[in-house]
Amino acid sequence: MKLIGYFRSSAAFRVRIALNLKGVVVEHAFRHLRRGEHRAPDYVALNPQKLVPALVLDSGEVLTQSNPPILPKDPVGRARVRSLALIPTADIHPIQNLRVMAYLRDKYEQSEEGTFAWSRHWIETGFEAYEASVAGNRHTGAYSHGDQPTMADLCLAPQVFNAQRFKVDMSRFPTIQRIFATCMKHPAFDAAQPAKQPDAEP
Ligand SMILES: N[C@@H](CCC(=O)N[C@@H](CS)C(=O)NCC(=O)O)C(=O)O
Repeated sequence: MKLIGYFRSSAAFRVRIALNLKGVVVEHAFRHLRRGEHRAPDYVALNPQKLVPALVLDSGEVLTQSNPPILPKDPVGRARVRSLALIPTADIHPIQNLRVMAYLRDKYEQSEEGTFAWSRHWIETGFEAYEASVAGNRHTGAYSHGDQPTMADLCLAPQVFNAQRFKVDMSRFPTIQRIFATCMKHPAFDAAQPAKQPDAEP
């Protein structure tokens, strides 16, 4: 299998963690998002959304979308984890994505600081909800749900990297910070982080 991603892509980061957790070794290929390589016709043929990642199977089939279903067994736990995971993946990340920031810059003449402030606002709004959902909840453990990583953590940790890039004051979110620290001690998360990818840039 081949995972086409980009070191800083939080969606690709989720998939890298999932593959590491499952011990699945894949070939890695890259599209440089800032250079627009994900809009090249050969990539659009694989993923018409013009977004990374894409996972190309040995059969040639292409899988897109990056929410790995790593879930607890009980139905209520599964629902809670899906609900937590959707805070970053549905309600934060899509509105602070590169293309949204580029649109704000090009169409609405926002400075880089303006687009950063936009992203910070939506990350903070989502993190306030995530923090309230995990802080003091009896299902929260070392991770967002219990003591094993789930899909919620696979979605949260990459979003924290984005938050740091956009200079969100993470001291407002102590439970998220604690869970994030636990995640990053896990080898599957650590190896998947942007700085450790072959295409990483400073
Ligand atoms: N829902 C998609 C989101 C994918 C996505 O937004 N990828 C970002 C990188 S994290 C991207 O390719 N952005 C390019 C752009 O905004 O032009 C998924 O889960 O795979």
